[in-house]
Amino acid sequence: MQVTARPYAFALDPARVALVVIDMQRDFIEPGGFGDSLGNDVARLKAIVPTVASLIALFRRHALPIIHTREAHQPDLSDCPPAKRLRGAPGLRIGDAGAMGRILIAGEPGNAILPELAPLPDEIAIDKPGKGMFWATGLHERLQAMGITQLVFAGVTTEVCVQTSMREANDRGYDCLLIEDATESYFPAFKAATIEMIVAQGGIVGWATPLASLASALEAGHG
Ligand code: TIU
Repeated sequence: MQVTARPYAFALDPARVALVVIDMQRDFIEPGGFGDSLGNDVARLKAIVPTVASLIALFRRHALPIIHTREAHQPDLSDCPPAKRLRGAPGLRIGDAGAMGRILIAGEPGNAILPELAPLPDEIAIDKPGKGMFWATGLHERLQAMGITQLVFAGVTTEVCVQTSMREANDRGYDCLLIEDATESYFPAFKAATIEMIVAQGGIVGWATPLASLASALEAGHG
């Protein structure tokens, strides 16, 4: 099944594809979380929530696998390198007490995925200590066991956790398709540049397309 995309059509195989929704957590999207502590305007990320919800609904409707990620650290910070915790001069550091609990700590209210995008019990939800979804998660082995060779990407932020995860996936042999209206950055220019660098050079990292293109291919393909 062909999905109109840049730099050329993406040959989607519904038997081998999974959706990856990166870090749609309160920590990045609501005031008082990690993104806010770094000095970002978090409000602009909220705009993609309905599109991400539609993308998740599309995969659920077609009974295709969905992986949700959370950027999260253990309460004892044993999986948070000092190089990450001590970088810069944020108002609050990872592990400090914030308005939604401890910043970027697993199990805290602020670390949860937004309720409207919450994983269902039969979907995979992973905590990742890094920006990329493969570092210290065991996810590659789980995807291989499922026979997944293609990944559709959504989530935040485009140039940090989404792009890092996409590049990690590309190096592991997955064909990667970014849904460009289901991802967002605190920096509009970084989102635009990330999409351009992904599709440049014949798709050096992967493909990009709006949700409507993926939806029309899947709906046509399944009758
Ligand atoms: N700061 C920023 O843009 N992003 C992150 O720290 N993590 C994710 O992208 N999830």
